[in-house]
Amino acid sequence: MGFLQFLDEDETRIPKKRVSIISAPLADSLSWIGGAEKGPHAILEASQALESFDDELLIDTYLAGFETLPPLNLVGLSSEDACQVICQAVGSELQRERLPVLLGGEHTVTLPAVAACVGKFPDVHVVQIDAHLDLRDQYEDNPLSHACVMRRIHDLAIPFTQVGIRSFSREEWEFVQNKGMRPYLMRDINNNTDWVEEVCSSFQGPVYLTIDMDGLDPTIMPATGTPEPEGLSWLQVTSLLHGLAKSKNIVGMDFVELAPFIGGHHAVYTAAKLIYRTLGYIYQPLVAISQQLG
Ligand SMILES: [Mn+2]
Repeated sequence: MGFLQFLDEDETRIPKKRVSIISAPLADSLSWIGGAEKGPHAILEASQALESFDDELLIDTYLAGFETLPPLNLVGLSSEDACQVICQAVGSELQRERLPVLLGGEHTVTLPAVAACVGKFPDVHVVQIDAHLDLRDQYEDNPLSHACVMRRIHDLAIPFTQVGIRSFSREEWEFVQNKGMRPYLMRDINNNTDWVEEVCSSFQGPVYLTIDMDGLDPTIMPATGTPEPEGLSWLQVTSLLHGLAKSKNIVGMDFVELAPFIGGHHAVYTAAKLIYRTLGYIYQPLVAISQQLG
């Protein structure tokens, strides 16, 4: 095929594909440590080592039917043009009734992906797992910086819920206060046993899920440009993803800001497993039935 597939399985024997994996290695506007353009390839590489049988769900999630698409070629494109390419790619997967799963790349990729989703699902609600609010109006004079992505989504009047937050500017905090937003800060999460239920019942409509890897605690996810201490544990993040998958229609998702480094292969593997586990939560009922039917 000429490019790496997600999982080392003979997926071609699943004729019906429901999931499209799209690599979007955009990394134009880094803040500190770079490398997010290497994220998608690293995730696909690490996925070769995953067990295809999910140890929590006890299902072969790949039976849902995955297809890994050729990586998007964003080399030499401006952020605007790259966003166009991503929007088109996500839009065409939605058109053929697939779940687009975007591998970033920097967080900017979420904007065109959400823009594509809102065309098909006008009431889409974005759930963002992140250490940061990403609500700056501009960052280093760039309105398409990864640090502004949620502000741009706000500009489009698309509602969102932010989870895992533990780092923001004064300007962002004042924006949140003025707009009456209620981000789930880490201290709220750690002091509230019902937080997953609260997140899931706080809005209606289909979900676009964006997971910035720095939402996770740097002890399990050191491979990010800005590793903020005291983040979400594996149990916390998977609890939320399970809750959302059970109660909502997830129509698109991305996993962004993974910045692989030498010696950090556990982090890349964790990202690959998180993606597979999330797909497992989404397709569990369907795969369980197809396994029963043999
Ligand atoms: Mn972040």
